[in-house]
Amino acid sequence: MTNKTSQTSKFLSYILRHQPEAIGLTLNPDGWVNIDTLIKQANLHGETLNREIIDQIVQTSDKKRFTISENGQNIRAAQGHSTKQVDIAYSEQKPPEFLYHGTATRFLNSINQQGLLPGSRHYVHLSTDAETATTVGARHGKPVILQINALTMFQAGYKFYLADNGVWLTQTIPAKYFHLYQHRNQPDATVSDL
Ligand code: HQG
Repeated sequence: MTNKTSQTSKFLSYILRHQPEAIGLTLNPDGWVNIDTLIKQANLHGETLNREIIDQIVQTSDKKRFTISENGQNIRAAQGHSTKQVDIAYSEQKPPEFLYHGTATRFLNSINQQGLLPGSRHYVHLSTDAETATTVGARHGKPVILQINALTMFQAGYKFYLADNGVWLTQTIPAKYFHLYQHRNQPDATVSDL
């Protein structure tokens, strides 16, 4: 990704997940917005945007952050929302036995006391592999991985959802359903970090 596409991708994340009103946009409850309207509003607010840039970002996004509707006319962020405009009707799914959450060591005390909470977003974000969780955790500091007993939670009645891009979502995770996971690429993340 060039600097320009990376900067525009961040702009799209900001608008489609957090602050659509910043450029006078309203998203529908499933997060969709008409692409022509998005382009028009972005340009009105000084952000260079066109269909070519959008298609390039959608196609090259490492995490498939954005989804274009089947008719090609609308776009949404696959997950990660904090805006109250959106409440995506994700389909409930049975999760695999384990899912992973990457966080930073500095949050562990609080996480162990309160469980995993969504913070400003709508859901706690989980991945099927520990590598992805490591990258997510490193955004916040020294990464540490929590292994979630997802299937046990599901069997206890907790709901899990799968976003368009393969990210798993759930509302909250009580501390009894996760433990520190020692990943082979994370020799520093030890129980002593607790
Ligand atoms: C932590 C990115 C204290 C939580 C990623 C996390 C993901 C607590 C932070 C997606 C806590 C919230 C989401 C508690 C949770 N006490 N801290 N009780 N419970 N936390 O950014 O999961 O690259 O909102 O562990 O890849 O890091 O933007 O969530 O560290 O998919 O596309 O509070 O965003 O995607 O941070 O990341 P975030 P996240 P993009």
